[in-house]
Amino acid sequence: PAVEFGLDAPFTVEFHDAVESTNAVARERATDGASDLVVLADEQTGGRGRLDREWSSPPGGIWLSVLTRPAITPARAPLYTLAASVATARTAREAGVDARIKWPNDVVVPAGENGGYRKLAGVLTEMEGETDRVAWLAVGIGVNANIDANALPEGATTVRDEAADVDRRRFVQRLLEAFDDARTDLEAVVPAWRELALTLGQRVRVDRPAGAVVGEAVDITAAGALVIETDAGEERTTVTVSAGDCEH
Ligand code: BTX
Repeated sequence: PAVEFGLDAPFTVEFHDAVESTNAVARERATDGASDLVVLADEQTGGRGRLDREWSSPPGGIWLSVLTRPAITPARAPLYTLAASVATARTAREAGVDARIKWPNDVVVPAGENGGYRKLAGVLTEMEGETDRVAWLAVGIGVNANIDANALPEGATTVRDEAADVDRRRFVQRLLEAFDDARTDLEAVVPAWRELALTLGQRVRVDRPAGAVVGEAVDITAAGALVIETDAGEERTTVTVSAGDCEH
């Protein structure tokens, strides 16, 4: 059922009390030809992270997927993920949370020394298309909003625990408006991401199929890849990683 959201962004919002995964619903809607559609749920019974990991999605959180049909090549799709992270971090900051971004897609709150963090939100982008053109793209955003952190996996935090409960409708409005702004000005996404990054300047380990890269995260490229100065051997070498699991 579509709900009236009073949005200052061109999205239709479809709300569910509970679904398996809003990304799965978005994929179905994409097959039916929909676009600029937001699938929002109070609870997900089978929420997913990257690499088929589970994403805990109890009632009280914000679980949504934004389905769009951007005129971009798949190589530019990571910018949409960064745009979603930037929009989520900005909205959480407005709610009083010290939200930062851990490359590529986690919205985290700094904890302890040495780049430690707790995870507040995550982004999972899925798409279909040809090599030269994206057919559709669904950006899934999960925000631990009005939930007790102890109901979530180790290492998680919530807006409730960091600040106070939020008006979720208002939070979703602000989030979608911020995402719409970011996607319409993709060139501004990387600079905005840099400003919010917790990862830059940290010692990181990125696991990827081709092997692990260890070193200092120094920048991200215009396409959103992480630039790492490795310390293998005597010379410092720069390695650019476009995807992988990052720890710091
Ligand atoms: P990820 O693979 O980076 O993170 C998944 C890992 O995070 C899990 O293995 C677990 O350790 C931890 N985790 C699980 N649930 C939570 C939670 N609620 N808070 C903090 N940490 C958690 C991140 O994947 C991408 C998540 C996207 C979720 C959205 S929600 C709407 C949409 N629908 C859907 O099924 N997924 C997306």
